[in-house]
Amino acid sequence: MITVFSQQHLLRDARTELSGGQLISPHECPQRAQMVLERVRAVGLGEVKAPQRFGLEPVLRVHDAGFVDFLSTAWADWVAAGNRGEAIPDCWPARRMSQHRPTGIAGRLGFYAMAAETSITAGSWEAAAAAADVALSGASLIGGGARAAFALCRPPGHHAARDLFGGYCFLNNAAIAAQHLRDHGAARVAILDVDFHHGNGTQDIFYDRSDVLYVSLHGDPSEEFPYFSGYADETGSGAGQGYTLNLPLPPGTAFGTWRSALDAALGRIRAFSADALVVSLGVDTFAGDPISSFKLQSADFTTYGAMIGGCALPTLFVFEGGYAVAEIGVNAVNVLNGFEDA
Ligand code: OKP
Ligand code: ZN
Repeated sequence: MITVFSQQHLLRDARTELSGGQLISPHECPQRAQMVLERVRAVGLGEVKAPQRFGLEPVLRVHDAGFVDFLSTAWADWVAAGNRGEAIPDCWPARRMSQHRPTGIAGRLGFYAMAAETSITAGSWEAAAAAADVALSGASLIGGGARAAFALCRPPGHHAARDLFGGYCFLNNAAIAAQHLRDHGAARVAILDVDFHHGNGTQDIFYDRSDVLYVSLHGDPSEEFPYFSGYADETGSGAGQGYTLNLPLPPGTAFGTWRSALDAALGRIRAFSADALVVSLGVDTFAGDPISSFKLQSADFTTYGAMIGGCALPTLFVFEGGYAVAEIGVNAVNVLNGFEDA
């Protein structure tokens, strides 16, 4: 399968991540994508192509214009306001507070943030926009008849909602790709999110719609980030009722339990009779992941790739999380190889 990849991801290279009361070196680092690219080449997965440029139009099909404007100017505004470190929100529109959008940069940071670990830096916007182009290029390969494609993008996207960034995410690459498929002939698109974390942003974007199914396996939010989304009783609203399926799993879940949940997820996807499948491919379910608590082994990624291949749908893999950097390439590419051998 073709891999779409842009060197522009290197522009997202923050110095800080707020974690455990300290500013640490971010888990979501440039080396992640480089390791996956290296593995794609080592196993000869297929051609590696640069993305086309799509501009902001397909991004604005999913994201709020004020939010996109904020992301594209936040770093310049933060520096102009005299701040010396990276841009980190520190105040939110919490319960019973006003939902007015402030004018100053510190207020707008809190207004558009869903978490505080995702420092905004010089180049973050440019990298996020390139990641969206990578996902869109992958979507157009699938739309054009390819059986599968791999959008090797970073920063990741599934925590980014219509007007929220955080959880290492700025633009929702998978959602932008799914909407692009909808806009170019696919009547029904299924999204399968196998990242360890719940994709609150993707769920939110399609929550009231029946044309895009969102199915996720993830760490139980009562214990795991993003804490306030991903519960089993979130099933969609209005016309979208029944078109969100959350399968939260306890910390420590190993492959036996995880694959049963994947079977249930794939059953729902088959019943939906989608025209295309977008997989939010996070490999932070790996036993060695430093911020997650599932127990998958590297060989398990091959096994579940084949299970996804059994759906026989045109499939776009969009890269999300995975922070065990030494094993990230093997784990991600095992999924793709398993899929192709199915
Ligand atoms: C992004 B994706 C670690 C807490 C981490 C943010 C996790 C973002 C995960 N001290 N909180 O879903 O892989
Ligand atoms: Zn994750």
